[in-house]
Amino acid sequence: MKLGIKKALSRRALVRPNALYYFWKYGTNASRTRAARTHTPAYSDVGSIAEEIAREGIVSGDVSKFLSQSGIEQYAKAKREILALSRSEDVQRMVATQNAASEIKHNASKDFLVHMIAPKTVHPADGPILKLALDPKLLEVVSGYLGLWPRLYQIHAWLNYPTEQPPKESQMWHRDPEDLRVVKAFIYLVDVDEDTGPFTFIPRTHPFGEFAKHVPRHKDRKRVEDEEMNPTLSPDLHQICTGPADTMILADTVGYHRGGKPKSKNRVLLTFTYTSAWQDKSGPQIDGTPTWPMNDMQRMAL
Ligand SMILES: O=C(O)CCC(=O)C(=O)O
Repeated sequence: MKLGIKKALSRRALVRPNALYYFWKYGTNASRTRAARTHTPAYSDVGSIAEEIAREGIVSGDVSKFLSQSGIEQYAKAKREILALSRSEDVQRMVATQNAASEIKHNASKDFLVHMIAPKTVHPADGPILKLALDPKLLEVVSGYLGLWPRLYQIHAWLNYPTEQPPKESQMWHRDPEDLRVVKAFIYLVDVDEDTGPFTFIPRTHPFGEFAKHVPRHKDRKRVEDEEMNPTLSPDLHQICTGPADTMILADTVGYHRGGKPKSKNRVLLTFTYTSAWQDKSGPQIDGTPTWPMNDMQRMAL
């Protein structure tokens, strides 16, 4: 499908299955859909976790709920690596001078965070971060929700720091445009309270969710102000995802959400984005070929 059409369709949540959805599922993603239909999950709670995402658009808990045993081990290594990076002189200097955007050009308008891992980062093929992103249980959960074997589209790690500016970019309400259905996994590597800029989601605004049809009127094409959002989707509905370090949130971020605006503490977060084959931009850059044993779902995710 042409990019222009995809762009026009982005920033909306499907309210019910329609011709576009069936084309997405059985056309673009035929082999992924077939693979999911014949796959029996190896982990007994995958179905109930996926059902919660289907109903609420979001699920959260300790990382151990979503990972295989080996994934938990990879997580410990990945966490150590990223926390060490967050304490490095380079990153601390960017935070102190608040000039992350000028030094890390990935997204210059997001001058409230340091991109410690960005799409241009090259990942070792046998490193813990890639193994974690391709964890077999995590992929089964994502597949169970999407109804197809997913593609790992992006890996990011951010350090969000407090700024004096008003909320901007992803700190404002928005829907993600990467696909008709998307799953983002957010993992907090430090404790996140109201002062640390928690991820906030409006449950049931995701595709096919109960509130998917409620669309606030907004001036900006992408971002929605609180005053525009509140009359349509009341603040009572907000799920403010505070939680201790090692909390993982899985959300279909086509549902309305906004990101961390720390008030007084830095937030360190690792995030993976899973899409279908509809998203055809290149995925994470990998150095070499993985030598660890991968199953078919993991291979298809890369
Ligand atoms: O920073 C966050 O908590 C979420 C960022 C966000 O909005 C996104 O990844 O789409």
